[in-house]
Amino acid sequence: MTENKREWFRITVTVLIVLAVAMFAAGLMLLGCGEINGEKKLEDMRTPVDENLTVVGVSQVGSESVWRTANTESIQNVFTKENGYFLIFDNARQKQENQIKALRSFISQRVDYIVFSPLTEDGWDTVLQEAKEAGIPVILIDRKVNVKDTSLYTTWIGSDFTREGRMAGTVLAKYLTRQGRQDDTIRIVVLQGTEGATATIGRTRGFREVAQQHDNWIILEQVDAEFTTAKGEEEMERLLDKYEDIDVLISQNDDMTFGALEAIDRAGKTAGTDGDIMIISFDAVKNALKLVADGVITADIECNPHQGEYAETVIERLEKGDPVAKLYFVPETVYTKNNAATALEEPED
Ligand code: GZL
Ligand code: ZN
Repeated sequence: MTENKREWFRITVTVLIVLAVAMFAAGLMLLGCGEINGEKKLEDMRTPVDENLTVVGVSQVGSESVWRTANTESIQNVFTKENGYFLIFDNARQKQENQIKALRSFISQRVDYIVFSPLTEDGWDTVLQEAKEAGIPVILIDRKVNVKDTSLYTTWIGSDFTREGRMAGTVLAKYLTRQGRQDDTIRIVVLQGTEGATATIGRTRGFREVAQQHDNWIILEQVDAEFTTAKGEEEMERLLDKYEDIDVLISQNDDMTFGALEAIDRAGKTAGTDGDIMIISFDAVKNALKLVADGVITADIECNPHQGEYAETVIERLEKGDPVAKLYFVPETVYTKNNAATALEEPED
């Protein structure tokens, strides 16, 4: 090899070595700041002051309804840095596999607590077993899980949905009696929420318990309208086409009621206590309470979305080593024309 070639060879080798070292160092740097495929790892997201924050991973069902938005706000308002928390929030967009992915991510990030509202009751045993083995307490809010081993979750905070369903039946009977229709044949349709969700199961069961006490009540059909306005409108339109005479709509959340009202209007029928179709709804969100005050919705069974503060209280107790109950029901009431207007005047809590 001539002298020139030897010189050229030496320079090339040197450049390659420098490049390799630089690449290696860059790689370390990258790993160092925890950026792996763009996902920041928790340890690196916590600045030093975060070390004493309680890390809470929250998996929310989705954003399918006005109620859900209020529920999410109640969580985000309470798990703040000022209150001593580092919140990791995931919206599952109504898909169970997204919730399972989020829970596994919380486990791998070694959060201190998991808080979640399960879309539907079945399919959680495995991932909750993983959380238990990781020593991470799980607090359920809103909906329940159907697991063999109830030690897989620490506590559940939510509504007594069966009681909500019973209240719908009781208030319907009261209004029919008031109208002298207690012995008339009453043709009922039910817009149900997401199939397999605790709210759907409980409200359906509770209403059916009361309906069975009235053999002049006929439930023509109950159909899954997924707690959304769009599906509520679509399914109500189909029911109005199919059944000539519907006296009562039981709608398992206000979002579906808003959709059903569009369909009722388009069908040239009137909704209301004194209209063609009497409506009993659930959630009692603000825009629905205005319809209750106007007599369009006859009664709205409140479903208290403010569960964030209850979950935070449970975590505070657990942090102190205090005992917590397995189940907490949030307070709820029934709104009718008599008390809806007053409720609307109350400041947003
Ligand atoms: C009830 C909750 C239900 C609401 C709906 O606690 O699970 O889910 O009634 C929401 O609005 O979609
Ligand atoms: Zn409720």
